[in-house]
Amino acid sequence: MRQSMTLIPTLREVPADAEIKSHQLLLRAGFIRQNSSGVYSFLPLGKKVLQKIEAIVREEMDEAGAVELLMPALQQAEFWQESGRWYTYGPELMRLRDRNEREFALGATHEEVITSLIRDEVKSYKRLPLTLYQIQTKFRDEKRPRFGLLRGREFIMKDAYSFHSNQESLDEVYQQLFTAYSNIFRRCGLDFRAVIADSGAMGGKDTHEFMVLSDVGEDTIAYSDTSDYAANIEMAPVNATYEKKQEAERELEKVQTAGQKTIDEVSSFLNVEAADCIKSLLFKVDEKYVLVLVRGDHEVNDIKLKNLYGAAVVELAEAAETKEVLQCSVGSLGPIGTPENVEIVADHAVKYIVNGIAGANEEDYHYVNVNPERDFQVSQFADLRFILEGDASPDGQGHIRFAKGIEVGHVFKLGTRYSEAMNAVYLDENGRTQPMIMGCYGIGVSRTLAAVAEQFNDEKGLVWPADLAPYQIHLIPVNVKDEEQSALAEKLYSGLRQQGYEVLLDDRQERPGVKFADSDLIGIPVRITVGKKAGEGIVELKLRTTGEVLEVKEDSLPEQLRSIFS
Ligand code: 9G3
Repeated sequence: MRQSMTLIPTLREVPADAEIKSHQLLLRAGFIRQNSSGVYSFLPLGKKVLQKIEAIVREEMDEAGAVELLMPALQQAEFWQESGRWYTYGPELMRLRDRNEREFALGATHEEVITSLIRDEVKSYKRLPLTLYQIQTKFRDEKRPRFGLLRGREFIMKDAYSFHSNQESLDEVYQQLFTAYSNIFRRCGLDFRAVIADSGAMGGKDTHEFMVLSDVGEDTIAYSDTSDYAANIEMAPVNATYEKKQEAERELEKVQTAGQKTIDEVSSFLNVEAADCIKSLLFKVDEKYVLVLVRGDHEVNDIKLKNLYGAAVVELAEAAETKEVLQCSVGSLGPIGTPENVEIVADHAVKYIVNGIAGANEEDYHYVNVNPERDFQVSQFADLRFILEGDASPDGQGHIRFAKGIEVGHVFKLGTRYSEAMNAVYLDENGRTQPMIMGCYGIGVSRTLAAVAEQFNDEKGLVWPADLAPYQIHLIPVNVKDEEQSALAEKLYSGLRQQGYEVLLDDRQERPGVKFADSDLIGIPVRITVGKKAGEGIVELKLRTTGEVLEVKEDSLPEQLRSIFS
């Protein structure tokens, strides 16, 4: 490709609203441009990288036995009404009406569409298992799009769906795709971990997320410092063992704690440890009020709370709501004297508190010498807290450390959640009607591109891994007005392409400094500079990764390039 013919609008300045490296560099190097919040154009270089990632995804998905199809982005509301999700998803699901006022969704994902297709086309166990995938644009009206392609409102996803007549078959395909995902992210050069995840609203039990380790990741991974255990912090189970303090239970006493609201304020005011306090938070779990108790130095894990109740919606009650239900403000809540209509649940650690502190459910008062089970009852003790660094690893090996991750893939064992809701059934070998067992598997393709850019860059710009670079060779004649230089550059341009290399020729009439700065920004792995020694058939070869430079005679270029790209 000749640069004078394409569109690579590089920027000198860092765009103001781009906070992270990949977003800044993809804008500055002319790979993407924002259309509206969370909505991007992929310019020619960005599109090239996208195609390379998609090619790797296709190779590995096809190798794993999946078959590609393409489903519509425009999805009739009826399908989402059948699955029930038309009513459970809020503004994030983009909806519109057609000219006849019929309701549609712009596809955020395709469980409903694929299930409606398969229920019409597959009737017998003989046709199972079946794994279909697509690479397609998704729409999710994120509340806060940010970080460029990492969290967009329109993005490219590879989504796959598998259909089975038994659990073993699902387990097998899940494992095959798990391997395919590992191959994909390894071939993209990414430093990733497969972590145990929470299936959330998707139902089903087994699910793993593929996380690229990165400080700009929005997810927190809890991993063991000695074993390969790794889980999304949202669901990492806590298997800590607690000890009761060896002291006699003292008499319950109400004390005034004017203006002391947070655990820190109360514990320092009463001169006790946070671990001796009971933190009480009022949640709405679907339509029910639940007072959740955790030890003062722990945090409530709302995903665990949601899973404990199998709830659709779990929210911390607003301050006003709390006052209305418990007649006091958030800082004075406690499990003693709680109204009957409020259920109380507690994290396991609370059971081991002796002579603790808790809000008195009275403005500016707390109880001291609170002893669980003597002074209050709970409907149950459960694992309700976030795991902490230093906690024992759930697999019993080593201790937990945290890392930030970018979720680039997510695989689920769905079970029959959609096939039952949408009546996708088949006749089994005994002629009985059964709901199909499903799995679903996603990769954020445009998010993967951003994750690669985030991992591969230096102070001069992007540094693409050879397999993903928009071109393999950046061929730069220093002065296109110089006869010898442009003649040799043209000769190499056609010669290298005949040898099968993807070449970007910088044929612009620009100062050398501009050409080299743009070349460093764009991050093509090999640069061939045609300069003063063109007349002697000598060019300069430079590797973008190491900055290594070597002078090469024209006729030894093929050999050099073969060894570089092997
Ligand atoms: C929606 C909206 C946002 C969503 C979903 C639906 C996430 C939704 C989960 C999945 C599950 C899997 C197939 C590929 C792999 C992931 N955000 N999810 O279902 F309507 Cl607005 O997408 N889908």
